[in-house]
Amino acid sequence: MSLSPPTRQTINGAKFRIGIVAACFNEALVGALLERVEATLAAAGVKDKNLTCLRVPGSHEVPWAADRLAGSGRFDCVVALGVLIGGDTNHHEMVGQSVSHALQRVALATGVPVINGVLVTDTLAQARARCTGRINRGAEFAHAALEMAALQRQTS
Ligand code: DLZ
Repeated sequence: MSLSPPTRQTINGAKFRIGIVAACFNEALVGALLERVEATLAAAGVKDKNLTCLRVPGSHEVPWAADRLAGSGRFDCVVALGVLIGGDTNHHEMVGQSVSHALQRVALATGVPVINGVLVTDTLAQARARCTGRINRGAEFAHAALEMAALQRQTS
């Protein structure tokens, strides 16, 4: 059984304008995720001048900033990034659910696709594997953004 996501078609991102929101909480992990997203977008031809990144304190603030970017009408797609790690409570699950719902609401209200790149993990090791290790969630989020930006252009 393959654990990899399905192979995707190559998309030329040269004309896309992508907004990114990234939480500062768990900075080393989110920073690595952000680097992987940006590297994959750049490899697909997305120009540096067409990338805008807003940083916010934590994942809870991500939907607000995603709404600002999506509502500006300047972007073909918005990528939302954060890392929520479990502790003594289920705070990470609660925030993860509310962020996920809020990001979907932003996408449907603005008509701009929003990629949910807010990782929710039970342990630091799981988060590391997905941000800096062998599971390249950053590349997956970037590929999803390219696909959705292309769809956005096709359907606008
Ligand atoms: C407070 C908090 C905690 C405990 N854990 C995380 C986390 O694992 N990941 C994350 O992105 N943010 C966390 N935060 C911060 C909240 O998301 C938010 O920034 C604060 O509650 C202020 O609204």
